[in-house]
Amino acid sequence: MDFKEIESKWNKYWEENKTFKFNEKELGKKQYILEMFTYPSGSHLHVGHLFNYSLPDCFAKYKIMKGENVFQPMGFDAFGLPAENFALKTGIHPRESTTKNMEVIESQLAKAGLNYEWDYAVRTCEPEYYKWTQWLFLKLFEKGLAVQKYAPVNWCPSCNTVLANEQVVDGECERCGSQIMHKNLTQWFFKITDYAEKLIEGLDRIDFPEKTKVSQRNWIGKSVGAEVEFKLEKAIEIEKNDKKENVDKITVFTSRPDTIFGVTYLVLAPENPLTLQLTTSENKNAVEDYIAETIKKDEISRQNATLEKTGIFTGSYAINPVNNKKIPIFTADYVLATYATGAVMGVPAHDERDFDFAKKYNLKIKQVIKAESGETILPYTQNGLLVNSGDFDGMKNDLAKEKIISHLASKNQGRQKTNYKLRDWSVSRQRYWGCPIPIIHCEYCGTVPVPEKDLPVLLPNTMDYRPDGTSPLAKNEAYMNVICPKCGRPARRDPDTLDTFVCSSFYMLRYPNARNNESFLDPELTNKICPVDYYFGGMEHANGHLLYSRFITKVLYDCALINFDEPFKKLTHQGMILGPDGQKMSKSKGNVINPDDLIKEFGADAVRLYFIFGFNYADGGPWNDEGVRSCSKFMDRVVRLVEKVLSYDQIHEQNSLNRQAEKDLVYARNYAISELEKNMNQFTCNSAVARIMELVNALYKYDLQTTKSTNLMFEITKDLVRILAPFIPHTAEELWQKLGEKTSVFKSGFPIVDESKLKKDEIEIVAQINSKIVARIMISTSATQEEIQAQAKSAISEKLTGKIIKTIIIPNRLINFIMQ
Ligand code: ANZ
Ligand code: ZN
Repeated sequence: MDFKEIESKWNKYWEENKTFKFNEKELGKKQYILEMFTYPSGSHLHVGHLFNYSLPDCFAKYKIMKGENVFQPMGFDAFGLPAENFALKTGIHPRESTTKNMEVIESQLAKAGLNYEWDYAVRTCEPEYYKWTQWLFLKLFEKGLAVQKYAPVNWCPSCNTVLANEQVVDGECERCGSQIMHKNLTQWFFKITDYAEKLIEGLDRIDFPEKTKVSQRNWIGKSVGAEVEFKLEKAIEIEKNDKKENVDKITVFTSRPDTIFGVTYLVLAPENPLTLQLTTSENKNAVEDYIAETIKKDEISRQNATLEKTGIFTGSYAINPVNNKKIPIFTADYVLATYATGAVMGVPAHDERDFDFAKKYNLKIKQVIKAESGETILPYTQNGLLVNSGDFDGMKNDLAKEKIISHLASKNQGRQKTNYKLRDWSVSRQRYWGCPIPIIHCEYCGTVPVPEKDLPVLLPNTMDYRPDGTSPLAKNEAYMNVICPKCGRPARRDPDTLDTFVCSSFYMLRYPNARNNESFLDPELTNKICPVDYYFGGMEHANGHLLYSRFITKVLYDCALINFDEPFKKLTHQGMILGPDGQKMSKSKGNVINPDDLIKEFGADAVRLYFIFGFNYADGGPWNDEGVRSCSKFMDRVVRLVEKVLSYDQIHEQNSLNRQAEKDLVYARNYAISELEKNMNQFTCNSAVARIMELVNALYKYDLQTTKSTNLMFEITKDLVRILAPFIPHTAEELWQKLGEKTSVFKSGFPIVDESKLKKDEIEIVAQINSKIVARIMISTSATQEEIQAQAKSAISEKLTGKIIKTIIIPNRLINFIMQ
């Protein structure tokens, strides 16, 4: 078959007949199947994209054949650094290059037989879309969830922009690998921390891979403990907002309040403003030097357990509230300003970091947890009040924690406290190619949101977009100068653009309503089509996109705009396709596979079949050209089979010459379909293909055993073509037509399994003597133990010499005679 001709023929047919079209009127049977949308940074799809998309598309086509109303849209995550960097390299404006890339990719996808609902497509760089990105920003602003903060941020010196914590991997920029620096800047943040608890709680209600849930839980990092106040030995006076203020205590956060009797010192983060203020004059120079050195180190290496801890004594002391002991106050690198209160109580006997530190600076180590039982040694009386620091009995940690917290609370020196590692999401970017922030800064009115009727704030088209550390938009006077919507005076626009993860945080909610320019959501449609039933995408998005989308969905739910609070019901990650050498594909290694060449040589269906059959979707693996070739050969075998069936006598008379062959074929058909369905639903589609291959073998075998075509062979070959359709859609359509059908194979329904034919009358079992296999025999599946024994005995009678002392039967598997 000429696959080029077939492919264009059926692509055209599907397009014209809207074969895979989603029906908005039949929402009761909807299945929302979604892959993470494409990033049009390069001019082509690479092999990984096609792999990622092949299985979900195969699954979608399977669901369509099962009669489901499948919604499978696609779009483009079109703003962002890669598109801009590409534009910078080529000198072409990002809008121009991105638009072209999107067109190329769209046609590539269609050619590959990946059919999306392009009528609902979103392109995040189009005003039609980013109007709603801005609308969302304003919604968060209105709710107090978008705030400007002067805060330490990650700065990538080579991309010249701020990055979110989620975009920093091991201290390096996720995109370019440069070492991240820290800067203090005024930035917009989304208060995702307000949703920390809800984000943890929701995980129990969604079907995400366990490793992804663990990753999100760890990223959110819930820690239940206590805040404890340590009085300063001498109160100090500080200046705050031009006023003098008295400070007489340090508040620490601890997850182990039960160890408070083991505290031998306190540590403040070097960045904690109290550190310098507490430092006595004789220690001032040394502490100042120490702080200057330490804040240069990045937080990641400061948390590295294997690195030596450094610190310095401030000269001041505090008082332990439970035993009134005087303890020295240090500042040290291992305490971070950005977590909890930026102050820690040192318990060297029970915290490793504290132990290392105490050893180095010769601080006391006091054990308060019993080594054998792990119980807390606590002084307390019958009525639960702590009286002195003498050691009393052991107590379970949790109970001890409770006792200590209520004791501290009664003196108003402590309280239970839950902390989260999660930080607020920094969303401002000092780059050009992004969604403009819809905020106006007015000297008189402060921060003023752009009124909804003025949305979208358009990204100016022609301008100098090279990044230099300040926002490129800031240099565009025509853009920056605006009239304050509140007071009518001249004002300035916010010059930053939004992190592209804002654009992608809601696209799955926007698809159903993508063509509606009047409202963000259509309450009817959105609530009926969403949430996404099956979501597919990479594990690398676990703590970024997947957390952001969950957060935004929860915000919209709390605004009563939607009636569900999780965007994705089920999530599946795909593995990665590696180069033929087993290494990650990269231009520099010269191991990049270009799908276009392969599609040209073998056709889109063969490549698609290889993606589905050649890999376990969740694992990925190394590429092998041979794989495509053998998939192509398998397809030829199917084509030959269909041609054979068609060449036979067209009078499909029942061939009763070989009842057993018929039975075997019927069994093979039902077995293949029933196993295939199980595999499809677990996304082990590679095994599903293996079952189809077995059915092809069974058909060939049947053909050999019988003399001419029968109705049965014809019908089962038709079933074969139908179950192949989700895997090799173009070829299946063509074969379906050859078999005399007039409508699309995708409208033919999925073959139904006849469960009664799945029970075999006979089954092969192994006969053993003294656990050694001596024969394989066919046994009726309804045979009793006695019958099996009798049949086996007669089958191997000449080998049964001697006395049988025991017979072991494992039903449907084996019979073993133990001989003397
Ligand atoms: C005393 C103690 C004793 C601690 C002990 C631990 C074990 P998680 O569970 O991750 O929340 N800590 C608190 N604030 C810190 C900061 N800003 N920088 C560095 N470390 C900080 O960790 C909470 C524990 O981390 C707290 O409990 C505190 O040490 C430390 F046997 O207090 B702990
Ligand atoms: Zn104003």
